[in-house]
Amino acid sequence: MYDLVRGDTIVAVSTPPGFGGIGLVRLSGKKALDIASAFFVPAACGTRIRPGRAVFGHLVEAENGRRLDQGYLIYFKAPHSYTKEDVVELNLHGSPAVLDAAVRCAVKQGARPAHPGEFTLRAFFNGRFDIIQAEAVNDLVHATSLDAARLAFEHVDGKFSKRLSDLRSGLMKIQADIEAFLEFPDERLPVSPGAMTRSLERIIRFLEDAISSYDAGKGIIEGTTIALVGRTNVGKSTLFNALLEEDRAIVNPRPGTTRDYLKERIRIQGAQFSVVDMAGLESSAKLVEREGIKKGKKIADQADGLLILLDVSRKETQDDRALLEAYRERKALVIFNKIDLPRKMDQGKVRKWGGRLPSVEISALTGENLAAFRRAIYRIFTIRLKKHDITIFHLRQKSELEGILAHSRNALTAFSRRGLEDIAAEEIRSAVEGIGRLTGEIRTDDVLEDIFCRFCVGK
Ligand SMILES: Nc1nc2c(ncn2[C@@H]2O[C@H](COP(=O)(O)OP(=O)(O)OP(=O)(O)O)[C@@H](O)[C@H]2O)c(=O)[nH]1
Ligand SMILES: [Mg+2]
Repeated sequence: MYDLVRGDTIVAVSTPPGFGGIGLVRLSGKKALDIASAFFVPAACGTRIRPGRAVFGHLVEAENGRRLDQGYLIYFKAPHSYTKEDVVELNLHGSPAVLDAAVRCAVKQGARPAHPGEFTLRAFFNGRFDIIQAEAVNDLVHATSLDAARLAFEHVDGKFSKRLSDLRSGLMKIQADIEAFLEFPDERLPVSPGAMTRSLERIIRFLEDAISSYDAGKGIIEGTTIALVGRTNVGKSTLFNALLEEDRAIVNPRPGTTRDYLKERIRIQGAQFSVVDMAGLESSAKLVEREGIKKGKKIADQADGLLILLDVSRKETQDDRALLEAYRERKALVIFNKIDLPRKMDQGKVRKWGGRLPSVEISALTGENLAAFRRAIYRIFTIRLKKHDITIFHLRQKSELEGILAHSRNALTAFSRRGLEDIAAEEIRSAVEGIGRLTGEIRTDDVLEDIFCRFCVGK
C-alpha cells in the first residue's frame, strides 16, 4: 500500500455507514475537481467554483442526466487542504444509496476508491503532520469520552511533536558540542561540561515523566473495564441493565441465568467505562455453568476494576467470603444489593472479609441509591491523570521513548567520565535516531501498516 502511485485521485464516503442527516463524500488528488464537476452540477448557471466556498448544486447521474440529490460542493485547493492535495467535499443527504452512487460516479470518472486511512496517509506523506499526529487523528475519531478526545487532540495539535522537535535540537546541540570538543580538545569549549550535563539531565527528566504517563494515558484512551462479580442470583444482570438504562441482559429468578458474558459501555460524568456482566461465581455450578465461571474469572483477572455484588436478603456463604478474600487487594467496590427486601446478611461480618474495600447499599430493582452508586464508580475507577507535561498512550511511543531514555542515560554516564566523550556522542546519535523513528521521519512500512490499518475508510 505504501508504494502506491500517489498521483491518482482517491474517493470515499467519509461519514459513518448508515443513515444520517448529511453524508460526506471526499475526493483527493490532482483531478478531484474535474472528476467531481462531471457529476455535480452547480444550480446557478455559470457558477465558478472557488476554493473554500460552498456551492449549491445537484448530484447528477451521468447515464441519463437525472438529478439524484442536492447538496454542497466545497473545493479545497492544494496545499490548503487536509491532504495538501486538491480536495473536494460533497455534502449530500446521508443515504448509503446516494453516497455510494456519488462514489460510483467518481470512480467512473477515473477516481480510485480509497484504502482505510489513505487521506491521512497522504497528509502524512505530504508533510502536513508527523506520524504521531496522524496516529492521534485516529484516536480522536474513536474517542468515546471527553478526556480521551482532549488527550488525542493534544497530540493532533502537535504538542508532543513540538516537544520531540525541541528534544532533538537539544540532543543535536550537545552532540555538536561534544564533537567540537573531540576535534579541538585544547580549545575552550563553547559551553561548559556542567551545562551539557544539566541539559542532558533535563532531557532525561522529560523522558521519564512522559514514560510514566503511559498507563494512565492508555486507560483514558481505551476506557476502564469493570467486571460485575458475585454469586448467582445476587442481581448482577439487573444492575447491569440499570447502569445501561436498558434491558440488555436477561434477568431471571432462577440462579445460573447468565452463562456467557456481556460487555457494554457506559459513561459517568464524561468518563467512559466498559462494564461486563457474567456468570455467577458459584462453587456448586454444573458443567456448562463452570465454563462460564472459568471465563468470568479470567475477565475479572483482566478487568481494571471489580464490582463485587452481594445479596443482603440471603445469609452470607463461604462463596461470598471466598470472593471477597480473593479480590480484596484489587481496585473494587462492594455492593450490598436488594436492600428493599428484609435483610438476612450479617453485613458487619461480610465487610470485614473485604478488608478495606469501600461499599455501597443499593436496590438494583427499585433504583434506590443508584445515583450515589454511580458517583462511587466515578470516584473509585476513574483514571486520574497526574500533571504530566506530555501524556502518551501508545505502546510504540513508550518503547521508543524508553530507548531514547536509555541512550540519553548512557550518554550522561559516558560524558561524566573524561575520555569517553566519543561514546557519549554515539549514544546521542542513537537517541536522535529514536526520535526520528518516533515521529516517522525514519519510517518503516510495518509501523505505517500497524497504524493505518486501524483507520476507517474515508479518513
Ligand atoms: N427485590 C429485589 N430483587 C432483585 C434485586 N436485584 C435483582 N433482583 C432479582 O433477583 C433475581 C436475579 O437477578 P439477576 O439480575 O438475574 O441476577 P444475576 O446475579 O444476574 O444472576 P445469574 O445470572 O443467575 O448469576 C431476579 O428475580 C431479579 O429481579 C433487588 O435489588 N431487589
Ligand atoms: Mg445474570
